[in-house]
Amino acid sequence: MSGESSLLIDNLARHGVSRRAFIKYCATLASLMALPPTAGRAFAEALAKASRPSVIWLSFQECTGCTESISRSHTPTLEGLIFDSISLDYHHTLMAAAGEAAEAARAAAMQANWGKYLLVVDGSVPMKDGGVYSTIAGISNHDMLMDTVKGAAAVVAVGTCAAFGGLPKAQPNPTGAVAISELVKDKPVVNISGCPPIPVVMTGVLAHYLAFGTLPELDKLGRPLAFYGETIHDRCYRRPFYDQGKFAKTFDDEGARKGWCLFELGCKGPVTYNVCATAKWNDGTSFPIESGHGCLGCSEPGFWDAGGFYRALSMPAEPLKVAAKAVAIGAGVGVAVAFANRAKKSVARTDHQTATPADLEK
Ligand code: FSX
Repeated sequence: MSGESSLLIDNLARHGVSRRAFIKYCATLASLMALPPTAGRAFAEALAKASRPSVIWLSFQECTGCTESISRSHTPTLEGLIFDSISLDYHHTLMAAAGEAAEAARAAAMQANWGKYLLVVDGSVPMKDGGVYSTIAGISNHDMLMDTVKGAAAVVAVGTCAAFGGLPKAQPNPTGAVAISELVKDKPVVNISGCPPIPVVMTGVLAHYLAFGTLPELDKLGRPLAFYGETIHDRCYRRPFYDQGKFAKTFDDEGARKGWCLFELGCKGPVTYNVCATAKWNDGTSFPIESGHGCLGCSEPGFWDAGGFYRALSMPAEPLKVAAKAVAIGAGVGVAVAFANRAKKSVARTDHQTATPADLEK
C-alpha cells in the first residue's frame, strides 16, 4: 500500500477531477434533495473529507438494467464512483474474476472490512425448490446473501427487484422470488426502487453515506425521502393540463399532440413516488412522460402485475388536494436538519394524497 491519502477529495484530485467539478456534482445532488444553498456547500465539505468505504455488490435475479443504469451516471461516472468514491471490492458483472477467484475476492473483502462494508444488492432472491433457480459458484442467492450480510454495516437494495420483488416476482412467480427486506431483518436496508433506478439516486445515497456515515431519512417503504417524497405527478410538467381537465384520449389524438395529461391513458404518475420528472434520464435529457408515454409505476410495490399500464387509475380527474404547506428552512441550517425538514415536508404531502399505491392493484 502506498502512503497516499484515502480522503475522497485527494483521490478526486489524483484522478484529475477538479474541485469545481466536485462542487458542481454536490450542488446537483443538493438541488435534487431540495437542500438550501448553504447546506449544499456543507454537504460538499463533508463529502470531500470522506474516506472510501468498501462496497460488495451482489447481483441476483435481474436483467442487469440496474448496473447498466448506474454505468450511465453522468456525475460521478461509474469509473469515478469505483476509483474515487467507493472501493468496489466485488461486483460479478464488472469484475474480471469469476467462479472461485471471485468468491475468494468476496471473502477477502468481507474479512478486511468486517462490520464496515456496504452491501449493495440488485435482483430478487429465488426461494422455491431450495433456491436452485439462481446460483453463483454453486452457492444459492439466499445463502450468499445471508453469508455476506453478516459483516455488513448496511444493505442497499438497488432496483425494484431487490426492493420489492419486481419482475421476477410477477405472476406466476415461478422461482418464488422475494425482496431483500423479506430476508434481512437485522441490518438497515435502504430500498432504491425503479426498474431501473435513476443513477443519481443511487450515487446520491452512496454520497450521503460517504459524507455523514449514515443512511438518509427513509419513507415507510424504506426509500430515501429526499428522492421518493413526492409523486411523479406532483413534479410533472403536464400537471397544469391535469388541473384544467385536459386529457389525451388516445396516443395520437389532438390532446396527445398538444402534450396534454396522460392520466386517462393509464399514467401511474399520481401514485408513483420518484424523481423522474426532475432528475430525468440520460444526463437530464428526458423521462417517459416527456416522450409521450405514461408512467408505468415501476418504483412501486406490485410492479409489474399491478401496472395495468393503459387502464386509468380509479381516482377522480380533478386536482389533487396537496397541502400547500411551506417549510421554512433557514439559510444557516445544517445539512442534517435540512434532511429532517425535507422528510417532514414529504410526509405532510403524503398525508394529503387522494390516491395510494393500492390504486395500482385495481
Ligand atoms: Fe430488476 Fe435490476 Fe429492473 Fe433489471 O438489477 S429493477 S429487472 S432494470 O436489472 O433488478
